Formats: sequence, C-alpha cells, structure tokens
Amino acid sequence: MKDEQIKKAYEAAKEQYAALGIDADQAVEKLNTVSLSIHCWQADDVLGFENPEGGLSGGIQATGNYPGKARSIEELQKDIEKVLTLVPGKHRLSLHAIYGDFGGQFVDRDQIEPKHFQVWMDWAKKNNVKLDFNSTFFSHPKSDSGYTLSDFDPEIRKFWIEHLRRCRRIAEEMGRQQGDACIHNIWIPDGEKDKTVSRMKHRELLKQSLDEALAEKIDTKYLKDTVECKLFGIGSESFVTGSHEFYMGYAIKNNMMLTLDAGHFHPTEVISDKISSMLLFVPEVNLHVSRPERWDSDHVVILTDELLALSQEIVRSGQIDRVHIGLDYFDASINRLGAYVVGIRSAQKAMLQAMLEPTEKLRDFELKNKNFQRMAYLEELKAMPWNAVYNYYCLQQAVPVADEYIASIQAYEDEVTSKRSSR
Ligand code: RNT
Ligand code: ZN
Repeated sequence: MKDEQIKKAYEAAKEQYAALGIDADQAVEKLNTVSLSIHCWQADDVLGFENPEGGLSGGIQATGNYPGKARSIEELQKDIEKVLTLVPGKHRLSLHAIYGDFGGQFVDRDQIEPKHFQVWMDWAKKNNVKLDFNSTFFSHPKSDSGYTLSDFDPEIRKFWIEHLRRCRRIAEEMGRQQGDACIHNIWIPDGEKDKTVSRMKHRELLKQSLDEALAEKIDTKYLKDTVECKLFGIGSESFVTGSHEFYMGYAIKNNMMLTLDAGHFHPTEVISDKISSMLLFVPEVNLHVSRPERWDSDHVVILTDELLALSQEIVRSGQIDRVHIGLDYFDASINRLGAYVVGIRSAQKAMLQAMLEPTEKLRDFELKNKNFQRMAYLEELKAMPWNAVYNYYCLQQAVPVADEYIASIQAYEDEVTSKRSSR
C-alpha cells in the first residue's frame, strides 16, 4: 500500500470515529504505550539451552517440525530482533530459566545465577527491551515423578524451592538493571494422570514450598512474582496441584499477582470474564494470551472473539496499568517468526479495537435500559475501519503495513532459518 493511500484511509476512518465521539489519534497514542511481553519460547519449541539433547516434558507439547528453530542464544536474539522490526511499539521479552548462557557447562536448576543471564540483560539494554522471567519446573529429571514443589519427597521439594529462590534473584537483578520491575511467572507442572487421593496433601505441600521460597522479601520495584494455575496437562489429566482455586486463594492471601492463561480452564470458560473480578482482589493480573483449540493446545494468537473480549475487558476496566499482557503459545508446525508476528499484531489489533470503542456511550445505554441500542452499536463497531487505524500506526512506526511483513518473513526464512540444521 502506498503511504498516501494509508493516510487517506486513516483520515476517513478518523472522521467516522469522531462521529462516535472517539479520537483515533489518541487511540493510536494509547496503543503505542501497550508493551506486550513476548515469550522467548516460540523460537525453539520451548527447548532452551540448558541441555542440547533435552526434550520438552511437564504436560506441555509443541507439535510439528518446521525447519529453522533457534539453536543458540545468538540465533534466538537474531530472531527476536527480526520480529521486533516487523511489529509496531515497544515490547518486553519473557525468558525462561532454561534459556541462560551456561557456557557449554551443565548448570543445574538449583545452581543458576544472575551471571548466566547477563548476556540477555546486555542484549535487552542494547535493544531497548525490558525483560520478564519464568522459573522452569519442567523438562528435568527431578520433575519426572510428575511433581516438583508439591512432591511428597522433601529432597525434590528442596531442589525446586532452591530453583525458585534463585529465579527470584535473577529476576530481581533484571529489574534492577532495567530500572523496571521484572515479572517473574511461576508455573509448575505438578499433577497426575489418574484419580489422586492425596489432593489436599499435595496442595498443602505446594503452599508450604511457595511460602518458603517466597519468604525472602524483595522490593516490588524490581521483582513482581506471579502464580499461574492450570486445569490439566498431558499426563496430569485427573489432578493438577496448582489449580485455579489454589492460586486464586494464594494470590489473594499474599496480595500478589495472578496469571491467567487463556488455555488453562474448561473448554467454554474464558479468561476475559475473570479480569473484572480478579482486579478487585489482587494487585495486578498477568495474562498468558494463547489460543486453545479444543484443549490447551497453545496455538498462535489470532483475532478471535475471545481475544477481543479480553481486550475490551482490559480497556473497559480502566485498569490497563494493572494488567500485564504476555504471550504464551508455541507452534512448531509453521514458520516460527511468522507465528510471533501474527500473534503480536493480532493482540495489538484487538487492543486497538477496544480502544476505539465509545464505551461511555454504551454505558449510558446500559444505564437507561436501552439494550437494543447497546447491542446494535456493538454490532456496528465490528465493521468500523479499525484496520485503517492499525495500518496508519504501522506506517507511523515505520514497520510493514498490512500484509507486507509476510514477504519479509519469507525472505528471512530463505536467507536464515531454512539454512539451520535441526537440533
Ligand atoms: C503451561 C503454561 C506455562 C508454559 C510456559 C512455557 O501450560 O502455560 O506458562 O506455557 O511457561
Ligand atoms: Zn502459560
């Protein structure tokens, strides 16, 4: 598309929105302040760099074997840098503990230190990106029993408590160096395949382990811990220790952040409707935006009704500063950079649509019991020219407009990722 065309379409869209009392310029400015926390693990199917032969375990799975996954920190950094040239806005990068720079040595999870992540902190500074962090409780022999922090075996628990303590210190260091709190997400795979009798015991153990690991007080200026619940995983169909009720209770009791992953609930249960409740009881909410296709399949985020509903709830709550939007999907069956770019751009498009809503007008209808009018406006809004606004935003930020990024990803595949041998 020519610049002139984009601008012309934007001017027309702006007028249409102005007629509804919405300032499109302001929406663009607002969207530009929304930083998504981009997950590092789409680049290599959640393998990390701890163990070259290591596979993925813990009830999650990346299916497909599209060529070109990142095989080293350098390749992963290069891929993310490329992604960042194809999306507007300033974003964060979310690292997992298995993505450290271990210098060719095996450094076990209870031994990791901030120094193993200095290369990422340097990279982040250079690229003007902020980091978030995740402790890694899966893909390790000490989680083979299916349990980590809630294992019956005190030695296993001790190992993972130490991992968690260390991860908090690493995240704290990231927060210090970047002058902005690093969000540290805690997700454990614990659970089992079949009818479990000692549910309460495992949950008691999890509570106790978390209490112990989180006892060290670290300033929330640098570190914000958040806990992520789940309904089930592969091999943990019947029981998951860290259920929604468990972590909702834990987060409220400890006045800490809660992570809501779009794929971690019953098939027709949606996280969009949880935002307005959780914001009343926990200080902040972290999202793992993902696309469950029939189960927690971690498909690439696309513009679905639920993505839009989620964005609307974030914007309508007026609490956008208390909601952190992280991505969490891993599709190994398609070009991985393409997966990143589509997911990021779709998340932004949904946020933009929500920001272009005449919410006050809709609330007013609601107040007056004019619910036909509310419904009709909500329907009309779907067909408003929000995409012209997004295209303009891309032009303004000097990144590819509309489908232009597709060719760029193909070129990167031809020149870079297709030449990588598989791991
Ligand atoms: C697993 C959780 C978790 C992971 C990442 C890799 O079901 O969603 O957040 O996807 O930590
Ligand atoms: Zn998640």
